[in-house]
Amino acid sequence: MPKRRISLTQYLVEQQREHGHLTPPLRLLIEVVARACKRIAISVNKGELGDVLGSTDQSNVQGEIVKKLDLIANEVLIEANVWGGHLAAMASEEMDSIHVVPDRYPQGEYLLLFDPLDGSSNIDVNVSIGTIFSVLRKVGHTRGVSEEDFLQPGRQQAAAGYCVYGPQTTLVLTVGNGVAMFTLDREQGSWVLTQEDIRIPEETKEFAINMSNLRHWAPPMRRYIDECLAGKEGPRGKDFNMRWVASMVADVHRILSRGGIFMYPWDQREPDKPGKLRLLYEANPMAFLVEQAGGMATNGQRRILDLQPTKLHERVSVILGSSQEVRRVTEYHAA
Ligand code: AFP
Repeated sequence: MPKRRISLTQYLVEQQREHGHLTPPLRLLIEVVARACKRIAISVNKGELGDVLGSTDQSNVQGEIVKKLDLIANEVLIEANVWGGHLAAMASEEMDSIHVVPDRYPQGEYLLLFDPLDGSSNIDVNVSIGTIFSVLRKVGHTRGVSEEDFLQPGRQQAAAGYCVYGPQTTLVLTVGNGVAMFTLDREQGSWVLTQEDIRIPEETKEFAINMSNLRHWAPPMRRYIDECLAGKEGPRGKDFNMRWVASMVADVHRILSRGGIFMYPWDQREPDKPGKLRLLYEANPMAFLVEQAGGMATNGQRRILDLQPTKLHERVSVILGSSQEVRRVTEYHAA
């Protein structure tokens, strides 16, 4: 059967009709974020011509040097979402604390979290980067909003997605009923449905990890990777391939497209840090998407979506992708 080529709006209206919980404010939120991603894509694609490459003289709450495009993407997302009446507040990798919707605008029931530009180390070398977003409902019915409202387990998410600024500009989205993919039609300037009901194969021969950290990993991680590297002659009885883009959005997109396992585990360089990636606006949205596509996502011990956050910029170890491999790595950590 030929693939449907419908717009993001039509897809969301159909989702709203079939699954009542996609409320009109949530639909507006998603459409506004998607429009903001189009705006970010324009800046990304300009590169040197738009004077958007290189770094600012600032560092963020993560202690990382902020790239010009990090700030541009952050501003675009805030300006696009602040007036609509669908949000109470926003949180971003690039902002120390939450951004509450000012009193001059109506406040809504949703909370938007985002990594405005993931993969910053790839910006200046023209490698795929992306935007990751997560949507929560503000559960407390008290007036006002605080950081505590954001500290919900990932299983509470109302929606999640990412946009990859790569050879194509692709939006991948879940509202809790499977995963759909939209490709930006630059001639029309609109998002067109190009894949729905995405499924991650349970098995894979492809792993994604930063191998330069090998000597710092805990033994279960070393065991899993050593077995993959041993190939056909080793305990796994098959050869593996490796990929590492160093943009989580690009690695996860590949896994949603053809399977694989992505790992950014704890390592002994900073033993007090559970991992490099951020729970609320990187791991949780990606875990929601991966599970909705039939994959698994753990921190090595527990399901990521069940973790109770205690801080806005909390970090976590991430093992996600094809369920058979994620299960194996998690079992090695439990052994
Ligand atoms: P940056 O946004 O600072 O480049 O970090 C990207 C990221 O958070 C994630 O997207 C990558 O998977 C991971 O870090 C890459 O980390 P390494 O540079 O240590 O491989």
